[in-house]
Amino acid sequence: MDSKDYIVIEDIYGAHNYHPLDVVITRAKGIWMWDVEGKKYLDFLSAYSAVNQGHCHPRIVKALQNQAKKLTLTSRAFRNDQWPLLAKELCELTGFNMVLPMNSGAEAVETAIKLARKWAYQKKGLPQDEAEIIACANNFHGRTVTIISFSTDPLYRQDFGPFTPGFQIIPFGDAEALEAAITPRTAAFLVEPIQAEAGILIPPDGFLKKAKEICEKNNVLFIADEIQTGLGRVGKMFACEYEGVKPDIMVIGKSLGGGCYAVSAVLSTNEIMGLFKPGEHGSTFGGNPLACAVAREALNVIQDEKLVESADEKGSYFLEKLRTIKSKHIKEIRGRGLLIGIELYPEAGGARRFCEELMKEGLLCKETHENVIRFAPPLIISKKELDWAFKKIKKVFKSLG
Ligand code: IF1
Repeated sequence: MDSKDYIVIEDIYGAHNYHPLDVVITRAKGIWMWDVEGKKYLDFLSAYSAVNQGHCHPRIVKALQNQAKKLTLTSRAFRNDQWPLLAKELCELTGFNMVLPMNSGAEAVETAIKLARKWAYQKKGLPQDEAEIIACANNFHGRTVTIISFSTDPLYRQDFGPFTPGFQIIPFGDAEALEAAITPRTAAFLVEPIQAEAGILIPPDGFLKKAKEICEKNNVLFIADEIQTGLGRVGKMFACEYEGVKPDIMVIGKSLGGGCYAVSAVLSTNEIMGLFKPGEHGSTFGGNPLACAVAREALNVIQDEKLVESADEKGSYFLEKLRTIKSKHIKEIRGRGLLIGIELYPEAGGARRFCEELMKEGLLCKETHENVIRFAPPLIISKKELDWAFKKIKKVFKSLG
């Protein structure tokens, strides 16, 4: 079977909730991927930052294989010997002191919302069912009904109502708007420290710090969604570190599973996380020993291979290089670490055609919304490989005028 055959079958039997590039990947190693015809591509997306450590990292695959032979799932009805170690290691790494494991990012965000509401009723003393959570315009936190209830993008919401009440929206990066939106019923402020899906939007300097101060002053929890920005992607272990902000609740996922497994987690303090009592929340697969063994090694690799420092250094290097490209199509190039966006003018004809052209050149990336090309290679990428990618990008900007 060739690529065309796979695409035909997928389009007949698979739901059409995506519009992927027409490349059928069959294997990958490190930063490289191969399609079924054997053509090699540089992965410049990293499964939306879920493969920060690179594809099929030998240490992570080994941890997966070893654990798979031993014990994969007990449910939380029984204990296992991997979850305690992941919990401890995660807390030591992040400076939080309690953690709850889930699987997908959306589940972890849902967990954080439930936790913030519980805190609001039990600690802040709000009347039942009246807690409010403030989120930002153009947020992306996942696809569940509750999460899309506070999405501002019609694409994610259309025909999926009725929605969950209790959410307010402020413009991203606007501390004054946050202050003004807080009411006595506000439980939490939920924010991505950098809005990735919205187009790699970095908030104005000082926003996160100011927002955290406003939250503290008003007895409101600060929840950071670091699912995409965390674990090294933006050149710090967590994006909130850029402003020295320690969230009350932090949500992580994606590369926590080393690109091998869906693992997410919600981190907080004893005082907040301790409010969950047995039976009140859970998941069949959350904290399973296979997930935990993989996540432990995924974290070790980030630290041992100094991927945070690498993202910082390679990111600045690459951003500077990109800025030398002269093209009438480019409106702005922005990024932190190895999370980089090139925003095109609307007249450029959309980011997708650039991604399709880059695919022909052997570089796989993805547009976000209409006009932003998103670059997010695995953090293990070398300068030489970035130079190779740069040449291709430059060439495509030249050929598309
Ligand atoms: C898709 C986007 C990226 C996330 C943040 C929570 C989640 C995500 C900050 C939910 C997930 C993914 C989901 C995936 C594509 C991708 C995405 F374009 F949709 F927005 F990365 F930018 N918080 N982002 O970025 O995590 O439940 O998916 O594990 O939905 O198509 P999840």
